[in-house]
Amino acid sequence: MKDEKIYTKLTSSVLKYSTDFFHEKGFVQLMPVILSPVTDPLGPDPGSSVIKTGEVEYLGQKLSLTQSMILHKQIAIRAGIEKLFIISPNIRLEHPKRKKTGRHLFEFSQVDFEIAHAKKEDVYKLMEEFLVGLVKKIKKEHNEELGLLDRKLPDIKTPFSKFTTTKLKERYGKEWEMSASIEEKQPFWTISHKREFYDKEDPEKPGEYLNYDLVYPEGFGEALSGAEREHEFSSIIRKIKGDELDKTRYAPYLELAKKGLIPSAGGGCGVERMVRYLSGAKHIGDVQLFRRVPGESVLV
Ligand code: ASN
Repeated sequence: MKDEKIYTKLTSSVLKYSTDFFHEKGFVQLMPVILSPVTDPLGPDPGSSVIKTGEVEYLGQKLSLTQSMILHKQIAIRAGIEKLFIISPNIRLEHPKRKKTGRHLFEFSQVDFEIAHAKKEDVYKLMEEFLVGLVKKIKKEHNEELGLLDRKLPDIKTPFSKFTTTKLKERYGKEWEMSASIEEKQPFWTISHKREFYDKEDPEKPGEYLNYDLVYPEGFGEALSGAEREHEFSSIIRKIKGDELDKTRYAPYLELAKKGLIPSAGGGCGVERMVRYLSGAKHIGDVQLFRRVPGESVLV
């Protein structure tokens, strides 16, 4: 079997597993949004290398290509959809230097979810169960394909370890995420990073954040990022100002936030990154039938 056929079959299984998992837990599946006046700013973040936000001018309106559906997730929670998920395509126009990382794409999809009134511990539990089940299913149903790829996928044990970003920086320096990913034998959580305005700052400990990333072992890097959310208008506006973002770009979201958002927590798990981890692919572009690697020209 050709590798591209194997990766495509694995991707299909990952999509089915993710859809079934969230439906079985009572989540409502939303359709993805592709164009909107508001999207995730993806920063300011020293780790981000998006060179610009994709935009389309349509009938006098400036619409952005979705970088993530985080703001729409908060709006959907506000509309009373208490547990939701989306298989969400994202466009992130990354700097061409990201070609070399092996884990960046400028077009990818994430399994994006959000839960009203949830706390970070609820997300740890849910997504640990998700990943354990996924690895079990792939090993059971794709033993032959994993063999053809020479991939020995380790079993996963929960609960995963948790490390603060500060601790990992002390231990590993600037490249802490990759170094820890290479070092660790099991997936692990990194917690409390200063990130986008919508991730909640700990009200009891300012300067600490109620957010988390899940990181794969064996050097495969980040699997998921998420957080408990800022839902109070005053905190949101203070943080948008602090991040020097143009608040007029968030006007429709801010209008709703002023009327009141509902506390929630959630995250997003990259589909192609799941397939790369499961299959052991060297470069994430290899798992896409239609490659979207920054710095490479697009064939089809
Ligand atoms: N999906 C992520 C979240 O829920 C946001 C992102 O992808 N930037 O926090």
